[in-house]
Amino acid sequence: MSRPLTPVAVIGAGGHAKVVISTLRAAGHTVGGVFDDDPRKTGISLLGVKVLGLTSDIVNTDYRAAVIAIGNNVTRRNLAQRIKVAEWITVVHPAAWVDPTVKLGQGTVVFAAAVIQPDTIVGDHVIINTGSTVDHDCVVGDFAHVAPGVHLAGETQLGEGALLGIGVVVKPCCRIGEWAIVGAGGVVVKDVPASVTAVGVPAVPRRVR
Ligand code: JB3
Repeated sequence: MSRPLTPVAVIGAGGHAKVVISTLRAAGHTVGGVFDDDPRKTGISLLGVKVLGLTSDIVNTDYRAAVIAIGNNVTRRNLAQRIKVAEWITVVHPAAWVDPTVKLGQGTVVFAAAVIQPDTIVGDHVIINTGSTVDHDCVVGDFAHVAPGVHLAGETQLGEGALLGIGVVVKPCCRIGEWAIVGAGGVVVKDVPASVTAVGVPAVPRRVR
């Protein structure tokens, strides 16, 4: 994991940003400032870090390293495509376990008490949230969000932008399609197609978006 020379810029000034700031600090980074596209937030502080302006203002600063700290997967993708920074920081909380064989993409965050087991591949700008577990030989696509307390069994696959709500569990070898959603507490025992929202125990398709 790279250690930027300059302080890290955090994009987004909500609840998720607080956890990202906490994780960056725990991992030894310095957080320099926050940028948020709600102008009402400019000037407030988040865990003692000032909101310096809108995202577009970043180009007028000397920040080279940043993290997109917004929970919405579509927003994170749009921002990652729109904003050019020298380095998207990947950060792992020291209280998480990530096996050395795991590959983590740029801008991905792994929060406290998360576990990622051997030979799993995690894409860019992914959220592996508090206390979630991703077991061996999984694939997690770019911009996906594994919410707190989610448990992925071995060899499961999560497509780009997929969202697993809090407490979801996924049976071994299941595949969850791109931009699919599994509602909180869902139990996935068979594949969830792309762009489908599935809920319940077992999780069944609720609607296609
Ligand atoms: O459930 C947990 C543990 N965390 C949730 C997280 C994953 O997602 C959390 O409880 C929230 O549901 C959500 O956190 P987030 O993304 O911080 O949500 P919110 O508190 O609504 O803050 C979003 C922030 O992003 C707001 O300050 C918005 O103004 C800002 N925002 C939205 N769109 C944006 C954009 N900021 C920038 N820079 N650019 C945007 O396009």
